[in-house]
Amino acid sequence: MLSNALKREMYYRMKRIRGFEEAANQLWDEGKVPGFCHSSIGQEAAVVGACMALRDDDYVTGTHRSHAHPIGKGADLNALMAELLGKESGICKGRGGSMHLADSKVGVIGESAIVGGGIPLATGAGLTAHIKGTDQVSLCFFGDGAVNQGSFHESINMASVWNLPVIYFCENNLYAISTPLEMSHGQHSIALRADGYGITGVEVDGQDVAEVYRATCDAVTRARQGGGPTLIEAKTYRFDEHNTGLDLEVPYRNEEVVERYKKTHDPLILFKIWLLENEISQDEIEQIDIKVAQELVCAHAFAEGGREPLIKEIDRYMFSTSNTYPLNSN
Ligand SMILES: Cc1ncc(C[n+]2csc(CCOP(=O)(O)OP(=O)(O)O)c2C)c(N)n1
Ligand SMILES: [Mg+2]
Repeated sequence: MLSNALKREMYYRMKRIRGFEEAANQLWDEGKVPGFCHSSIGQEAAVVGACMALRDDDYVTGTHRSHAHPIGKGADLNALMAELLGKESGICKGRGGSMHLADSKVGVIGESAIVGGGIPLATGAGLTAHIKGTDQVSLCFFGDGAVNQGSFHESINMASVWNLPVIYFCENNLYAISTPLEMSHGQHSIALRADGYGITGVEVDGQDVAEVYRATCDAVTRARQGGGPTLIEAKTYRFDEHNTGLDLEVPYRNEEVVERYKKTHDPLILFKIWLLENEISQDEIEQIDIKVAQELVCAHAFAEGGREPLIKEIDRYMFSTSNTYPLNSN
């Protein structure tokens, strides 16, 4: 049973992601986002269901499709949007950009543009919690394309052997850019791979935020109690192109199918219908919509108002200085 406060918070976070992604797409179209931009529109329930099962001090790592993860964990939108625009006021001082967000305030230790790159980082964070004896857990988001990387195998095997408190969370949106899962995976169930490592594997409907939340809560409880890692496969769907502005000459998804998913599998619409049937009023939903719209106006103004890093300081924060790097200190 979800409390009403939790239901409202879930909707709020999903709406924040949707609004942020729409704004990011717009900013990219206006030529204001240096580099690539990958939208999570359609995947909000998977991200929020997972993040809401975590505590603020639990760790998260993510992917190139990176905006939703810190927002799902409760990040401030101003600094995220400024980061997309490469501004000094950004969450990584404008040095990371869209694909390399990190927000330690909400436990997001890093997003990685290297497919499969966040998986060993999360495993390391889990190892840290294990060695220090805290009850923190770490959760890594990755796509279906990442599970054929060596880092996936090596990390999960290590976490299984050492019983680490890590949740491996696959946002399976059925494609890696234009490659359908059936063309790159000999065996189509990602959750089933857990058997090969002797850990629990679960498949969930990634468009159902409550189902994702429950499955992740189970995994978190298991991890905190010393029960080791879990692999969760959330079946979801990306509504936008792989990256904003991408125009592939050869179509790889049937347009009718994409439109059908948008009509029948939109996680925000599905959740809104469910909320109205489960003690949340239309008025409460509208209040949340207004709050999110206001936050986005502020974030936009904050991001546009910031300055870009000075050229002479462009490598600042990139490397440890002699003052902070122990090997160089006198
Ligand atoms: C190691 C590596 N190989 C290839 C790429 C190029 N690349 C960027 S995104 C992507 C597809 C990723 O698909 P998936 O993991 O399913 O994530 P999705 O984009 O669907 O969220 C690829 C191949 C990369 N960034 N890193
Ligand atoms: Mg994918």
